[in-house]
Amino acid sequence: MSKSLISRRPAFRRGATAAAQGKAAAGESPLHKLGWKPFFQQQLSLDELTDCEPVRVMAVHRSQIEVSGDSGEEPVLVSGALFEDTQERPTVGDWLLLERDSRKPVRRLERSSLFRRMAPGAKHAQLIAANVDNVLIVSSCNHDFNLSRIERYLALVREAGCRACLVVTKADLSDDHEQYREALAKHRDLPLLLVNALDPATLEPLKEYCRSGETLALLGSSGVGKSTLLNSLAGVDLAATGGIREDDSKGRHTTRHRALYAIPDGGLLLDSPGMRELGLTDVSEGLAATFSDIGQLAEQCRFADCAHESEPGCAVQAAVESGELDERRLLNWRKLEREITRNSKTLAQARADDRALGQFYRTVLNQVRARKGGGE
Ligand SMILES: Nc1nc2c(ncn2[C@@H]2O[C@H](COP(=O)(O)OP(=O)(O)OP(=O)(O)O)[C@@H](O)[C@H]2O)c(=O)[nH]1
Ligand SMILES: [Mg+2]
Ligand SMILES: [Zn+2]
Repeated sequence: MSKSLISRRPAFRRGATAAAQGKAAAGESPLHKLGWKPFFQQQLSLDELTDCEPVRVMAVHRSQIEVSGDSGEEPVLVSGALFEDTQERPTVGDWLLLERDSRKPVRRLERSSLFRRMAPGAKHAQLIAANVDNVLIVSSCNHDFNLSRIERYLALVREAGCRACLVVTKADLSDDHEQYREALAKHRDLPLLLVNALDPATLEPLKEYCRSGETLALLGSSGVGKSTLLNSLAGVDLAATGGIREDDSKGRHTTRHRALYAIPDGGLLLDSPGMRELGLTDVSEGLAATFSDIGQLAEQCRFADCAHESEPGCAVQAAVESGELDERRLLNWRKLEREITRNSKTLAQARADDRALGQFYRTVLNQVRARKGGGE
C-alpha cells in the first residue's frame, strides 16, 4: 500500500509511445488517446507549436509529477513559478507544455473543467482533477448509499458540465435492488446502473463513458469499489483494492493518490482516494441544476423572495405537504446553499489575504533592491 504509485503503474516509458505499444487505433495519435482536443490545440502560439510539447498530468506527487505525451511517460520536477500558487499549480488531468529539449514545464493550458473541494477546516480549495469529460458517481448497495451525498457530488459534476452516471456497486450482495431504483426515480437526468464491479459483463453499459480520448472520473467514498471498477474496465489490475469494515461498510482508504490510467481500447480513468468530505465551493449553477425541480416550484411561490419556510402561498412547502417533494431534498438543498455561501466567503477572504501578503513581499523586495542599488 505504501509502495510508490509509480512502481504500481504499468511500464509506459518515454520513447515507448502508445502507438509503439500497439495500442493506438489506426490514424489515432497517442496525444488524442490521452484526451488532446481542439480546445487545447488552439491555445498554442506558433512559437509554442515548434518549441514545445504538450503532455498530460497523470499523477501528482510531493516533489514530482508524472506526465504522458507523444514521447511516452516521464517525470517532471515540481519547482518554479508554475507550482507556487495552490490553485494554479497543475493537478491530475491538466495539460502542460514542456520545452522540447530541456523537458522543463513552460506553462499550464487553460482547463476545460475543474473539480475542487473545500477540505474540512481548510482556507484554500483543494484541486481534485482537471479536464474531465464524464463522471461515475460511485456508491454501493449497503450503508454507503446516501441520496444527500449523491446530490452533493452531482452539484460539483453539473457545475463542470460533465456527463454523469450513478453506479451502485455490490448489487451481487443485495436482494433488494428496487429500493435503489425507487430512491433515484425523481433524478430522471441521472442514469443509474446497478453492477457487480468484479464482473466485467455487468459493466458493458459503462464503456460509452470511457471511449478513446475521453476522461472518466470515478468519485465516491472509500470502499465503494472505484479501483475495482477501474481494474474490471481495464481488464487488468492497475490499482490495489482492499476490504471494507463489516459493521458500517466503511472502506480502509486503500487508494492513496489520484491518478489517471489509460484503458486498453478505451479512454482515461481517474481513480482517486475515497473522500471523507466533499465541501462544495463555487458551484451555485451546478446546485441549481441538481435541484431544478425546487427552482421550478419556487417560481410559483406568491412572494418573489419566498424563503420556503412558513410564508403563505409557498409552492415549495405545498409540494412537501402533498408528498411531491421529499423534505430531505429540500433540507439538503438549503444546507448545500449555505455551505457554498460560507465556503465562497472563506475563499474570497483567503484570496484577499494572499494578495495583501504578495503586495507586502513585493514592497519589501523593492526596498531591499533600492537599498542595494544605492550602496553600489
Ligand atoms: N461483491 C462485491 N465486492 C465488491 C464490489 N465492488 C467492490 N467490491 C469489493 O469492495 C472492496 C473495496 O473495493 P475498492 O475497489 O478497493 O474500493 P475503493 O472505492 O477503491 O476504495 P478506496 O481506494 O479506499 O477509496 C474490495 O474488497 C472489493 O473487492 C462488487 O460490486 N461486489
Ligand atoms: Mg481505491
Ligand atoms: Zn416558497
